[in-house]
Amino acid sequence: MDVQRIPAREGNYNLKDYEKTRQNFSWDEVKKNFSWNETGKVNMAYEAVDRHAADPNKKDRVALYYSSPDREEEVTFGQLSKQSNKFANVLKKYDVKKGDRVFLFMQRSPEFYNAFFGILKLGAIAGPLFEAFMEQAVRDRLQDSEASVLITTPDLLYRVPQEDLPDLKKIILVGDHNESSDKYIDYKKEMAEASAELAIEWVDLEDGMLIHYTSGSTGKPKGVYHVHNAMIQHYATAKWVLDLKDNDVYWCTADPGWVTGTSYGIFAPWLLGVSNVVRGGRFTPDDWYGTLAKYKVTVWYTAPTALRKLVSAGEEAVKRHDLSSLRHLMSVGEPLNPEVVSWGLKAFDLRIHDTWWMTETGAQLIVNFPSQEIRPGSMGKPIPGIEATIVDNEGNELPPNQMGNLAIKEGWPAMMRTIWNRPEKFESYFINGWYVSGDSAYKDEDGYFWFQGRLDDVINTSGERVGPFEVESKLIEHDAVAEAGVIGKPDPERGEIIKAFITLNDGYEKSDELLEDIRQFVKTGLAGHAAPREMEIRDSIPKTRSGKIMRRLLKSWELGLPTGDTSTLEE
Ligand code: 6R9
Repeated sequence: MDVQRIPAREGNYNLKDYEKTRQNFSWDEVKKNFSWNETGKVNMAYEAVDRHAADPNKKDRVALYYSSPDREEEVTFGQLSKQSNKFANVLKKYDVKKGDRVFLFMQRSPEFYNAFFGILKLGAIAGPLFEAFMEQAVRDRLQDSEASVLITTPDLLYRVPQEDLPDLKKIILVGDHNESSDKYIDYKKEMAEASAELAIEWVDLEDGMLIHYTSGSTGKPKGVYHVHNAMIQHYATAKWVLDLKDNDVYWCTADPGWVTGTSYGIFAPWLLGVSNVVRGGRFTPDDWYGTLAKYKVTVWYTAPTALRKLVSAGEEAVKRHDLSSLRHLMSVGEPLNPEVVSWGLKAFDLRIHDTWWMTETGAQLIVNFPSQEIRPGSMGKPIPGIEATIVDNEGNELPPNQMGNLAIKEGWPAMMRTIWNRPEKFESYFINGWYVSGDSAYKDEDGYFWFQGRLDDVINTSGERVGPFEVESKLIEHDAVAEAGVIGKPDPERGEIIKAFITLNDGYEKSDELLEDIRQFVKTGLAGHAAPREMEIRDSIPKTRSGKIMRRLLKSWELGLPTGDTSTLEE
């Protein structure tokens, strides 16, 4: 595909004069949108829920449109405020205090959101886990955080190794069960008895709010610690990047076990009092299009892995649904293949806006704004208030077009404040005042950032540095290829050779001719040195629950090495 540029469209917030907006920008201006700026009374749960419940115009607005294959429910801001008050009172009864860690291990459901905000209302720290975690993953996280309370469902209880969790005092069970020990608290019973009145705990902006565990390439998962202050950036990006307006219906497909599912699946829309769609259950294209149509979703935030599946399902699937309400699309989690961007233009007549950020950054940093030109394959530009650059290993800035380590000037509102129990790990992210991301990227002359890969994924073949992403993007442009994962395989002659793992679209059979055709396609379409020397067809490509291709795992398999931490691997 040519490096086409997709012209700016109208956005809610006009950032066409990007440089000027940056120069005039101050986070203090954003703070003026919060009542605490005058009252000094801070709590994320107040700003995201109670404030709207107290507003006669918003109290009865639907906060949550929940649906799963077997349940549908609508919850207003007024109801969410009361239910989370009740839940806070339940926790209080069992002695939960400010700063305590309370973890959630359950599928998305209205109860999840009641519990989540109930935790925040006491100033306790929430730790959401993917419901699909197995015992080891649950053990690592609850042990490290020394969580005292867990909220879960009876069917998941067998994956909670209680004998290894001495700090865990209570388990709140959502759903019918036969447990009788007084360690267990029955959600339904307690909620029925709890008062809906609560004196919310006012906290400091720097007080803890959330811990998200994220896996590194080696070692145990890290507990990334976030504070209430993050709301400043969630609010700002909800306006500029999510482009939310008062009457929008917003859907972020991410699970709250992943940072996208909290920062943008909970906080950002609700800080603006916008109706939020939550869909539980597994992904199918028709189901997802059906959800967009049913709730007349206007703004949609999803991930490349899902978008690639939609591309595979074809344009016919799009046409079966009325998606005319959609006006703004975004993507996060992995590089957004240019192929997918052009498909989006065709299929939806909408631009897909890539956004870049990390669990550690807490909120979006580099993005494509509605009111800016998109260069497909680029993550876009830093939001106002964020300074980004490319540094070498010593933390020196590199000139445009040179590949290096993507770095951010430290000190933005949503930045993690530490790694739980591992302050030295936290310190190791910073050099010369820069937060160093571990992503390799370059910046072009016009200030657009281009992602190349995780630094540990970049391939060096015969002295040429090749980002796995560009090879994967070219591979999936081929009609036969559904998904691709590309790694460097050690080679005595070339240092590394490129090995591609691919899955085929329906209707394609494995053959040597087909593989050679795909190889030639990359060779002529990208570069000779970027064409995979080895290719393997698989039934699936290993991915994390947030949809990231686990190149590290492909590599371990290929080389017969230990696979390290795989707790976030999707089944
Ligand atoms: C929000 C989130 C962070 C890593 C990050 C990078 C990759 C995220 C991306 C992207 C290319 C994008 N990543 N967004 N790569 N383009 N738009 O994903 O957090 O799960 O911590 O992952 O994801 O490698 O370093 P997290």
